[in-house]
Amino acid sequence: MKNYDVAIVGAGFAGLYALHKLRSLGFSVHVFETGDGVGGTWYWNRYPGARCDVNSLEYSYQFSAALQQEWSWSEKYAPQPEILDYANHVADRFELRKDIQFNTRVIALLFDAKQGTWLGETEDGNKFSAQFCVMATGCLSKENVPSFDGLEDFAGTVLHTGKWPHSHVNLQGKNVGIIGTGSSAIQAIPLLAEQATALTVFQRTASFSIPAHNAAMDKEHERFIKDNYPQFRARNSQRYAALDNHPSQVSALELEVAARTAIYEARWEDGGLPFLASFNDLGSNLEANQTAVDFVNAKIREIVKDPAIAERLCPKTVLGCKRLCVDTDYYQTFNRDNVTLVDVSAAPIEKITAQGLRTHQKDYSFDTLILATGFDAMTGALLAIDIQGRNGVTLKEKWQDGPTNFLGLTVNGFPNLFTIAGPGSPSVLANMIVAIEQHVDWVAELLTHLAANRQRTVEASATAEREWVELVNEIASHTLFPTGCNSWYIGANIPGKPRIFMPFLGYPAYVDKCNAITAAGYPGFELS
Ligand code: NA7
Repeated sequence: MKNYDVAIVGAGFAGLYALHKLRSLGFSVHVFETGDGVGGTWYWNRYPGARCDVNSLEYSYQFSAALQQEWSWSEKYAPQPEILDYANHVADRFELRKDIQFNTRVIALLFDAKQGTWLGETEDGNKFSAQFCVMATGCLSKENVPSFDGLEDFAGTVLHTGKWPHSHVNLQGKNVGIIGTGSSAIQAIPLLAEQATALTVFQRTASFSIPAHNAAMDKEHERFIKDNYPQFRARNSQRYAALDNHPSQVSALELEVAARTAIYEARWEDGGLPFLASFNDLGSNLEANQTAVDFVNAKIREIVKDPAIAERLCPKTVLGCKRLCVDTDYYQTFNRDNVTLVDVSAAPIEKITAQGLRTHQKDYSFDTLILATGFDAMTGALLAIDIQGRNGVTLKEKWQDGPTNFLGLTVNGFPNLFTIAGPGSPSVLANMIVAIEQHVDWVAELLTHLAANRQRTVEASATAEREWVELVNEIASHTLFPTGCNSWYIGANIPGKPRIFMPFLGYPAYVDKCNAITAAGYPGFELS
């Protein structure tokens, strides 16, 4: 049986950097990856229009100054193929592939308390052991396939946006149905509508979307950032969510309507996620939020010509409570003759039929069904592995009422196991790559500390864990996130999933907490 200092599960951005960092510190490291290539999220999500909603110059690694200088992004928001090229470039440049085992799914991890090591098993029946496990399994990687009656009876092709085929999908001349109107659907729909003969969109909840105004990379701006990358990164690391979103210090309720609208107009013209930072209370005050809702709904009514369709597209929820979408011509697409919008909240989907789909009102036919139904977010990929900690307790049992851990990184009862960008950390509510690098660096420092002190195990204490979960919830309770909508942040998109707000709201305060723990000699952890 192979034995490693560190086993990493996943070769996405977290797994790649963890491998590079820990290997460079002298640990023996091995990565297990289900896919046949690197890239994680950007390896699987290949649907038409897939693109990052964070600026290219920010959504990239900063651990290597040379890498930052040599890589060039072609657009303001990078398309999926380019991000995947980048992941491959990183894998080659830092010679990572030799320690990555592709086409290998880890199915079980068992903690051997006597040895203080993890025993792992892969789907092909092979076993390995490792002193430490780094779970780099991704926050949005376990796709959600709703249990529609009759799905297996569908005579045509079923595709999921999060597991899009690697071969070319030709939708020319096809009659396509798509279920879901979240970020993935909103990116895909305009392109699907161009390709397909007919496209029927089944919408349960309308989403807010802000135009990306994507464009070719401004070379002058790129040059400026490249010349100042360390300062640019340092500044961003002190900003909320580690993003350059130009946060306003003003309440939406402080201004007269005309002045407020002018600010929304300017943010709409700039496009993208910074819209959320138009005012300082959109995430915490319902009345303030309503002003943003009204602005976006007025835009939808302006763009979409048919008033009835426009009304259906106008979200009735809190803006930003679900992940804000960023699009290119999403609302405009509903002006096309070949696109139909069906509201499946009023008349829910009853079943999938051989020819299409039946709602409580009507039958629809199509030959390709696209599920843009999202993910079992944040915990899905971790719980898909049979992880057994001390005393035979599984992570599934431990998390039956929702994820509990310390710093979003370590779980009491599961020593030497780290969840990169885990629930309870900023992850999906921060610039993900920045959050990943911070987690990996923190873990690397801890493993170095253990080795220097001849200690073999580290485990979060039950008290630290309880207090952390209370803190995560306490912070969230001051915002509209927990109660404003049924989001995947609270597990509400998966029937039966415990409802608990999962991300830690507050980068960079989170980093300060992690650093303080390192500086103080790891209070809240038992090192032995
Ligand atoms: P999302 O944002 O979770 O969207 C999933 C969509 O699928 C959403 O519109 C759901 O409607 C819809 N859905 C899910 N299950 C059903 C059923 N059973 N019937 C009808 N409609 C359904 O996933 P995405 O992949 O778009 O985006 C995930 C993240 O990736 C995104 O937040 C970005 O961070 C990138 P609902 O809203 O639940 O009514």
